[in-house]
Amino acid sequence: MDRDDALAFMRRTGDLLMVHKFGVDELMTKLRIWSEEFEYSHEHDPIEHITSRIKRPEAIAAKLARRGLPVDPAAAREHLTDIAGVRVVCPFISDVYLVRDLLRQHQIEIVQTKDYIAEPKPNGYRSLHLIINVPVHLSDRTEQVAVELQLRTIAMDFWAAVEHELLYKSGGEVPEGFAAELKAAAETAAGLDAQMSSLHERSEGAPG
Ligand code: 0O2
Repeated sequence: MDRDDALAFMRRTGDLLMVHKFGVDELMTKLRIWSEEFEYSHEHDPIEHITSRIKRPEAIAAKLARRGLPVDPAAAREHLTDIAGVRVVCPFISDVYLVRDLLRQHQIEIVQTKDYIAEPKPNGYRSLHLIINVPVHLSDRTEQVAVELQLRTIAMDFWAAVEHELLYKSGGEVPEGFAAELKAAAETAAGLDAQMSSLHERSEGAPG
């Protein structure tokens, strides 16, 4: 795809991006309400912080082209489930599943689950990935918008952020031994999560 095609695609994606932004807004509002509610009731807040992003039009176009799909908003709508992304970072692993359970209890439709905590990626990446269908109530219709929700602990987030930065900076050319060291670092982060969970459980059980 050349530059002109990319620009033409960007001009035609306005509606697509707007409705996905609304999907993100809806989901973020729910998550923020739960977080504030837990804090207000002095219960442990399972959400440390939340971030979101809408995929850039150039990245949407590139992904469609990579998959051999037509580079147009309709194909993006039909085939891509990561145009809207929300990331929830939790203190403990149990919080990740607690937030997932809250979504289930509220009949939020989870259409796909990839549990990279139960089964980490070969490079050590850990996170729970859900694709959620969020109803967006527009003035004249309701649209179901797919949002990719990534849930992970602070330790997993630290690893993923640094790994992304290192690989990005090295332009995909990873120096010798890098992968093994990164994987070892992921194991260290997992060990830290286990240790923190154990401390948390003991503090919950402690009197006073
Ligand atoms: P961005 O900018 O974060 O969106 P697909 O996205 O469908 O082509 P896949 O592998 O089926 O690919 O999707 P998957 O496994 O659900 O993971 C997609 C997203 O998870 C990535 O998005 C990253 O955000 C994150 N992710 C997955 N694996 C890794 C990893 O090894 N390291 C890090 N740091 N993040 C990872 P994008 O599209 O890469 O980018």
